[in-house]
Amino acid sequence: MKNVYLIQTSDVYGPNKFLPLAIAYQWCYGKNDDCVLKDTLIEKIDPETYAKSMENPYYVLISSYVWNWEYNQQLAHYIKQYHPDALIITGGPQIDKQDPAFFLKYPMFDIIVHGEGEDAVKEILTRDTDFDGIPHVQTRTHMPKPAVRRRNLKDIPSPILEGFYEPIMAKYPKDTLWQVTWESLRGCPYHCAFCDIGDSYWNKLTLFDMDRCKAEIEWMGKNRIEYVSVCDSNWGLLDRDIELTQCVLDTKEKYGYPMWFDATWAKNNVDRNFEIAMMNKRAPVNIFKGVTFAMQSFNDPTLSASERFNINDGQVAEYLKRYKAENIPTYSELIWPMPEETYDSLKNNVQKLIDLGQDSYLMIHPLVITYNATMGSKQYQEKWGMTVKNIPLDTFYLGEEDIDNYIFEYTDAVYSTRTASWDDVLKGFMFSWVAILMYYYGWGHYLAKYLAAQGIKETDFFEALRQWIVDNPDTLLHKEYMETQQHHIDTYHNEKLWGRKVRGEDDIYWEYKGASSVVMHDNQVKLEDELCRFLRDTKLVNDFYIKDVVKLNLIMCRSRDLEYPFKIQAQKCVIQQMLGINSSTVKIDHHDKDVINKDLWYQKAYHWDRKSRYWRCSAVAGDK
Ligand code: B12
Ligand code: SF4
Repeated sequence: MKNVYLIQTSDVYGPNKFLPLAIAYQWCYGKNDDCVLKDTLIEKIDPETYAKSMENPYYVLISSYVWNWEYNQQLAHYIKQYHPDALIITGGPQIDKQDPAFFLKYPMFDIIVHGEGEDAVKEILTRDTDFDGIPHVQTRTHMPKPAVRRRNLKDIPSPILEGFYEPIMAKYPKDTLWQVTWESLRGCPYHCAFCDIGDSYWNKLTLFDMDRCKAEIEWMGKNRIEYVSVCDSNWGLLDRDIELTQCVLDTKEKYGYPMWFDATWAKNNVDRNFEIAMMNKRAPVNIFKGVTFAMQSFNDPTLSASERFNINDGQVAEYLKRYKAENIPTYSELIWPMPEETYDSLKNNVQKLIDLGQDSYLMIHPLVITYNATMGSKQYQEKWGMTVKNIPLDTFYLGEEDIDNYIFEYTDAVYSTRTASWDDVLKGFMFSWVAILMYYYGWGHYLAKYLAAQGIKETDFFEALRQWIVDNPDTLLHKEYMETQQHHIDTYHNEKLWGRKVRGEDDIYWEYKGASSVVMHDNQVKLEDELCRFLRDTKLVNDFYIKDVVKLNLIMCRSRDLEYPFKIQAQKCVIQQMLGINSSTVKIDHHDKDVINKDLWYQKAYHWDRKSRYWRCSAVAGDK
């Protein structure tokens, strides 16, 4: 018998653990009677210890993603050291499909597979030598022809229904929160140049059949799956997604699980998305954290350079309004710095989203480059004047104990483009920090609304505030700004980890807006004073109203320490312009009355529930 080891590792976030999908397919489809599965590794345990513990590994199959690539190289290196005869085979999105020099760079691997791995693995597991000539297989002596997709997925067994996961789950404590990655289909009809799945290899859709999908969902319910990471690139693209969503809702109603169904929403099927979101709203259970409007950019030259098509502005505005009316959280994404984007066009993108009605949540991701995306090609990068740096992959929300002995992962990230120098890029990051901290974490949300009612655009307010913060070194806002900026500089220049601890040595590595929100929350008197100073210095608000405007703005941000509801008074015209309420007294309330551990509260407010606008209190006229 030949011993087989399967490796697909992910980072661990608290009690959450991932069940591995890609490597499970390789085994369930490729296994034969001569092979015996010895172990499946899902966590990044010390690679040398693991390699030593292996018993005569014959085939080692490793799934490679950007988040485990350095780990995989070290593990493969130690496996070779302790078991020189083992055959180490890897595949996955992190494997460059066009690199003839792969084995010179990564000599610890023996075989790589391009694209979907099942058929190649099935063939490899029947051989001891002579792997050249197996379609999609690259060896030290052979570069295969470009990979082509499987026509259909009919004969690929379901790891869930084959019982592949039970032995893995049995090794962990009963209270482990399990996360599955799950797909109902493969591929995407679009071609976005920044995305691996935009490559024409993934262009056609192949579907798993409905009965199988439904049976898998039933298993998730029975097995108390906490979180489903849906791999489909466009949830809502197909009519059958309605039926599948209904199945997930019914399953959660029956078993209480799966708790969350995290899908990437279809870009162009807003009607169906809305229908799906309404099904969720009407159901007695909730499975979605919100609906995404991932625009990435509104700048025409950028959209054309990145081959991205967005729905038209009218549709975005209409649907954001409908979601708002139904109180369904939505969130949007932009990427910075995309080709042809400038500091001004970034600001325009943010303004556009606010104008279209995006009041809930916005993320602005740094542009990272992966090997198999169109942007991964040197020609593309040269054409758009992109310079790229290898920087640490994000480590947000990991704790110190997770980082101890951590093998850092890296990614290529865009450092500058022909339309944005590094200084612009950094300024763009800092503009994003100010805009999102103020508008989407709430610290200046109603102030922005008040200013907008005076004809001052939100992004002009954010830019004025950014400049004021830079010019006022004695302020807390300045300190926060400079620390955040330094973190970005260090990450892009000195390989420093992403994220910031703000609550002592045992704290997690917060994402920067969350980190600053913790600081703002704990220093509200200072913040109130600084916002008043800013308004006085810039004369954006008449002196007479400043105190009330700032006070009301901050009182709308949920505080950990206040008891809700309570009433406050302010000038009637201020209340009218900020909250649209015609009264001089308002009752402020918040939906969350749970008493939770004081430390966990910060995580809830500025991490777990941030996308569903946890920060925001409700207000009604005080006499109601
Ligand atoms: C689910 C998912 C996640 C989840 C779960 C990750 C996990 N731990 O499992 C979450 C949400 C956490 C996530 C996060 C991120 N993700 Co993600 N994610 C995906 C997604 C949607 C599905 C991946 C998946 O499991 N697919 C199903 C499997 C079966 O398909 P597959 O991975 O392609 O595997 C097939 C082949 O590659 C091959 N294969 C795979 N393994 C092996 C092994 C062997 C031995 C062989 C022979 C073949 C083989 O065969 C498989 C099919 O048969 C993909 C996009 C997509 N639609 O694929 C992005 C994707 C994998 N993510 C991507 C990225 C960039 C990220 C982030 C870095 C984003 C960011 N900037 O923050 C973060 C990283 C977070 C972190 N620090 O860990 C990129 C990865 C590129 C790369 N080179 O790895 C992808 C491709 C999306 C993209 N835009 O290009 N992600
Ligand atoms: S970003 Fe989304 S829509 Fe665009 S190619 Fe990737 S998966 Fe498809």
